[in-house]
Amino acid sequence: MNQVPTAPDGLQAAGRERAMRRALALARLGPAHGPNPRVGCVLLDPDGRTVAEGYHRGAGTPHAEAAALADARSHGVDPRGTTAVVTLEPCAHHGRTGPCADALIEAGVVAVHVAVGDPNPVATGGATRLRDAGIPVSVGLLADDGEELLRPWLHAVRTGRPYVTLKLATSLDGRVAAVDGTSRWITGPQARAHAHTVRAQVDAIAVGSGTALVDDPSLTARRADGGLFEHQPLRVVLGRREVPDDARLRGPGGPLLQLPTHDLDAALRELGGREVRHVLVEGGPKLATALLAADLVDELHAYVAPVLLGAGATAVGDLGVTTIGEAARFATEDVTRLGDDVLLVARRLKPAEDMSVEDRSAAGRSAAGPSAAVQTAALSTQDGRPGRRAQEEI
Ligand code: AOF
Ligand code: ZN
Repeated sequence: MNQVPTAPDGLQAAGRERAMRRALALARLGPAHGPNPRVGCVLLDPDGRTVAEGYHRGAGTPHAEAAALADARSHGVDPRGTTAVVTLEPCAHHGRTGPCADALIEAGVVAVHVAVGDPNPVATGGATRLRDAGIPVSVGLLADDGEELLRPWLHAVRTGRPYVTLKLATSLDGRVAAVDGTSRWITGPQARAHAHTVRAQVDAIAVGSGTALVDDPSLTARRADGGLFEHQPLRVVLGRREVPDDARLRGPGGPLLQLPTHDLDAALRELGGREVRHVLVEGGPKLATALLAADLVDELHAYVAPVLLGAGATAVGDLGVTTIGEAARFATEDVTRLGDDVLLVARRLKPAEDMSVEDRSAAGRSAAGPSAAVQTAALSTQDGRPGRRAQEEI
């Protein structure tokens, strides 16, 4: 008979994995926006049965582990002897709430399984504290799923800059306006409604000051009936041109922040300092081009309409790319049909993924050794991405 290996905490691998999938699903119930990560936690009894669950509901509310312990007690279950399965390493700090590592130790939990280690310098250290108390901790169970769930938050905490999603709404030939400047509406109502649901999930929306002036956008997150979503992102205008007193940006919606700078890296760090984890950039072409040229875009949302304009402004201008090997490449995450339009969600490739083996050979570089782009990245940026140009004008 085949014996399934048993972990030191008495749980079989399949049971732990199932519990982690549940913890990830719980985490997704929390808000996507806000300064805090989405975290889920499941408590298992020695037979692998779930006895309590919890997830984090937003900054200032109990962390997932505390919520799971409270859930156990509210059902008259003593958490002593249980195993905690949690999507993020338990915190070790007194922040908006108490340290979860201590709460788990005091509760008598016997083992902890974590998907992703906590990169937050003020909160990290929970695994060490638990181990010092004699509680075994494993880190890395379903780590890829955990990383995917927390992608914007992890990026922001690791780099000090928010995760940047660039939205483009274009004709099939990549244009955002006809020759006479008319642009409403290239994409249809379903694409626009989708874009509003994305706005309701981010911390901030940014536009260049030229776009703020010319388009007079409101940058609110609106439901199909025109009503405002409960969460309204911070509205950010990048650049030096004044936002007029009667601009829609000053009307109902999230607070308005103008950053009168052309240094995009500094502007993003300023937002990072304000705990903005995810910013959606909505225009115009100058800002999009500058961000792409500076390699500061992490994700693309390209809403493409089956419309051809043949002439007129394009969504993205000159990126300084002169040969195909220098193209700003993204990896497709998802494709969705929205009425007549298509939404392509694509993610920036990490330097190591940046070039296929064939591309490297074609460019005359060794497929085995690091490419010039990778070497530059290691030297030029803190988070290891190739910097094309250090500063860009908006
Ligand atoms: C959460 N929810 O379930 C867990 C977190 O702002 P504070 O004081 O509540 O602490 C936030 C930090 O705590 C967060 O950055 C992360 O490092 C850690 N764990 N945070 O909001 C949770 N487990
Ligand atoms: Zn905590």
